[in-house]
Amino acid sequence: MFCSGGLLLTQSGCSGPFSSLDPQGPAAAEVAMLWWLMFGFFSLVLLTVIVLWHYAIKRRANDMVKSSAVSGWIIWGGLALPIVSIIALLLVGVPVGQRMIPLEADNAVQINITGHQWYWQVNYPDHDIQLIDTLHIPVNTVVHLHLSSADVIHSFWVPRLGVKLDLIPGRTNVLRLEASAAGIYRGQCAEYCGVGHAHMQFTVIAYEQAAFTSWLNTFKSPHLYLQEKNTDD
Ligand SMILES: [Cu+2]
Repeated sequence: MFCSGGLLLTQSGCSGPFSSLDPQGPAAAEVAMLWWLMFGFFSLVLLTVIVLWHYAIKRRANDMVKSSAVSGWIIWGGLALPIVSIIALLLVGVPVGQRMIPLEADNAVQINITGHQWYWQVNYPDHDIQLIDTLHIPVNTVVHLHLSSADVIHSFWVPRLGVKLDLIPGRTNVLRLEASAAGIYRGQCAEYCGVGHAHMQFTVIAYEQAAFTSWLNTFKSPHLYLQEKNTDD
């Protein structure tokens, strides 16, 4: 919807598996909305600065500018405008960030993720399931990801679900993830972690609740479990 009115340059980033501007989760939708608000506001600021720049060049050519006028521009343009802009960004941005912090009342699906050079180890502690580079989650359900690292700093990032958080050796960070539509979402390590960093990708598969339950049930049958493991490998 927004993309139809955007610039050609921004249009190229509006869709695709790694586009934050094609959100499929509540946190992702707010991140995308914040991006468009910032894009609109700062485009306006840029336009205003360009107009004033031309105005200043013309004035300078015609006559000397009074020092009181200069200090007025510095106070309003150099101090007041940035302060108001930063406060507005904080007022909108902090609640968006809160969306990614787990809540006690979530009743969430728990998943442990360990970053390795260069793969993602995925563990479902309540179901004794181990996977590599693939997460299976139910749709419209909060998932808590417990992120840690076995070696260096990595960063878990799923652009279309709007979540990103570092995996730091020696500590566990918890991220709140929620998808609003079933589908396959691509993720990527977002912190340079060595020569294999660019290939440290993963997939998030979001199922309708019934399909997720039947996926979990495949692990109760050894025969189906082996099939699933082979598929994921
Ligand atoms: Cu990396």
